[in-house]
Amino acid sequence: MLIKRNRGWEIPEARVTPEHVFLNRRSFMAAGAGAMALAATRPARAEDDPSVSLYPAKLNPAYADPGRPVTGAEYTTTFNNYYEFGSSKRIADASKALPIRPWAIVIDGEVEKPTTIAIDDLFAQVTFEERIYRHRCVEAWSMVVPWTGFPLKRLVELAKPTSNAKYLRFETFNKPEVAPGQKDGFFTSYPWPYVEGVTMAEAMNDLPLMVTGAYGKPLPTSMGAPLRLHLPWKYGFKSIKGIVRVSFTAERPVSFWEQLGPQEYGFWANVNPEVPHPRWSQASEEVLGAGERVPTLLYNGYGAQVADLYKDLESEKLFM
Ligand SMILES: Nc1nc2c(c(=O)[nH]1)N[C@H]1C(S)=C(S)[C@@H](COP(=O)(O)O)O[C@H]1N2
Ligand SMILES: [Mo]
Repeated sequence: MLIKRNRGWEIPEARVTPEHVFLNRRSFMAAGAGAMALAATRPARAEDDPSVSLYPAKLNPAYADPGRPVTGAEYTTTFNNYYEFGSSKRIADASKALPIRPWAIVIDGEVEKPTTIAIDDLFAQVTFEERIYRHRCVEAWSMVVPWTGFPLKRLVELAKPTSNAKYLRFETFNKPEVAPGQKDGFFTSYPWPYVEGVTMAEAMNDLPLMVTGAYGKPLPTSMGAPLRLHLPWKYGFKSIKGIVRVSFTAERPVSFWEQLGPQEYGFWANVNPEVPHPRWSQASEEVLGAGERVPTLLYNGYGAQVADLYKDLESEKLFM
């Protein structure tokens, strides 16, 4: 998804690193001089997280069967898109520089009372549950992750939006002192912070999950600790990580990738195998860790729950 913003009309470079290439590179490194560097790579210190006692949460039976094997944490926690820490998939180590406490979430815009809430106070007002979701990146790879979190609609309820609220706008931290991708000159004028959005109707659907953990533990920083969104029927870039602000708006927010490349990354970004990305097919996907490609499903297989949201929106570019 790397886009050189200063030359927006040029065809941007695809940053698709198929998982088998990535993993072969890893085992190659482990066999040689890279082994020392790998040995120094500790797993994220989930046990240091003050919310650790909230795990594991009860599995929601409605989301217990994703229809595919769960992807191993050794793949999903080390193969990430997190441009704040660089454009390679191997940002897990760099992401550990992000302090996840203290952490506060600003809730503002079209709400009865704008507020800032410390993350652990927010966690105390919600009930965690586990849901196993499929995730489909726009780059045509996918994974299956047992997330822990709480429904986005619960956050909406706590925020008490006014009748003017039509959209939710999410914003990631902006900390160039710890996130090298956000430093001046790393990416030429990327519009930090990362922003994403959904409609109020989408937010009130049962599927959107505010994610706090994975694999029965607090999230590692590589996956977006301490709070990210997961929207399993949309391309992965909608599932914003490292959230610090949720704003309720009357206007449709312009998201990070949409601002960089509106011809390629739109607001809706619903998964559809029949609508190719301008530079590659979306018909199939490579399953992380499984060494195989499988056909991609409309709405990533979640159509029964979300297709109705779009029935009066046929004039919109729903699938990019
Ligand atoms: N803040 C932020 N959120 C982000 C991204 C990012 O670069 N920055 N990348 C997105 C993309 S393209 C994908 S596929 C998913 C990847 O989530 P994962 O690293 O947990 O697999 O995060 C999304 N959320
Ligand atoms: Mo992605």
